[in-house]
Amino acid sequence: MNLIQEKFAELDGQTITTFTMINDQGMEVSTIDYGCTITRIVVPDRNGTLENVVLGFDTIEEYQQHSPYFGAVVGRHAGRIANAEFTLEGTTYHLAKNNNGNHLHGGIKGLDKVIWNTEVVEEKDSLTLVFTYLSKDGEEGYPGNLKMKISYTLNNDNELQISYEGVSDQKTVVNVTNHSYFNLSGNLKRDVLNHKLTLKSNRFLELDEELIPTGEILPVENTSFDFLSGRKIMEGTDTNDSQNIIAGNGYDHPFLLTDNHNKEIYLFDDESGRGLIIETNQPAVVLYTGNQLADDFSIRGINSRKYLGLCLETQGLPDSLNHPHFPSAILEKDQGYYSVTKYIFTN
Ligand code: FUC
Repeated sequence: MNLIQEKFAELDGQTITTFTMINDQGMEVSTIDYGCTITRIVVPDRNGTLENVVLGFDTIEEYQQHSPYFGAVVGRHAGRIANAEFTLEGTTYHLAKNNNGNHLHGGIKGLDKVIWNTEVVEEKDSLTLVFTYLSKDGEEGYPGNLKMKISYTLNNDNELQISYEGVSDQKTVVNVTNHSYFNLSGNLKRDVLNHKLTLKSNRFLELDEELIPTGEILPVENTSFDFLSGRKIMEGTDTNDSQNIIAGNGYDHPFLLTDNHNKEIYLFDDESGRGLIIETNQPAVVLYTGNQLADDFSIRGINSRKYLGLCLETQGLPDSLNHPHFPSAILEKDQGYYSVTKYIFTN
């Protein structure tokens, strides 16, 4: 295992560093301490050719100008919260409004836009980057001083594990995830429409026009949302299903998982032979197929466009605070939040 540290940029007098973990198979994961953002994941195709499989940039300016959360950790609460407010113990909290009057992915300056402290832990068969950050009481409207610790571990089996730990000095809400856009073709050679996705999920959340959950939990049966035995992404971009149309011709939906830590999510690109298995302890995964990706900038020389990458955001349900029948995102004072997701790359 090998670790390379280099300067990425200067921002407001602070240095942003790139940490590249390289395992004995040549797999590389590059991360910057701004937003714990994954900028590159280099993995082999079926012929052993090493190429990048996530959307990312090489400059901080591009992250600031164009990034729809490429590779970043999002939170304190991932996804949308209707009207940017929720009530806890009789107090209504007003969060930053950054999406049509709603709150999205932690607000205007969420966990994706702050610089984290970093420590490196080296072990015989793994490398870990430990990121820490104290989100102060009231940050983006959330209650409680929340201490976060996020660990990225790469091992020699081409597995990247991300664990999220948090503790708050007041009752609060937490629901964080990583917002990487995957594209297994390698160096963005093709869009993701031909990627095949398998999900252990038989229910998903209905969304309204603002992409906020209506509260209805729908069965996947006989719809383009049935990924139980595998389905190409294009079957949901080219369909009359009103839920796909609402999302901008694609998916932007939370799926409830029926299993955990057991290959519950599997993405495969037949042309390259690359696969990605995702396992988590979380109740849901949000599938976002890059329906809103703008086309007025480039990503390392490739024109950005719709469907150039897809996100598989393992997390609790968005807007759960306003739907008492959803699994809760409440974190009690002094109790530990723990979320873990493993990304296993195959070829
Ligand atoms: C995703 C989506 C959104 C949004 C964004 C960049 O997770 O849920 O609709 O466009 O992130």
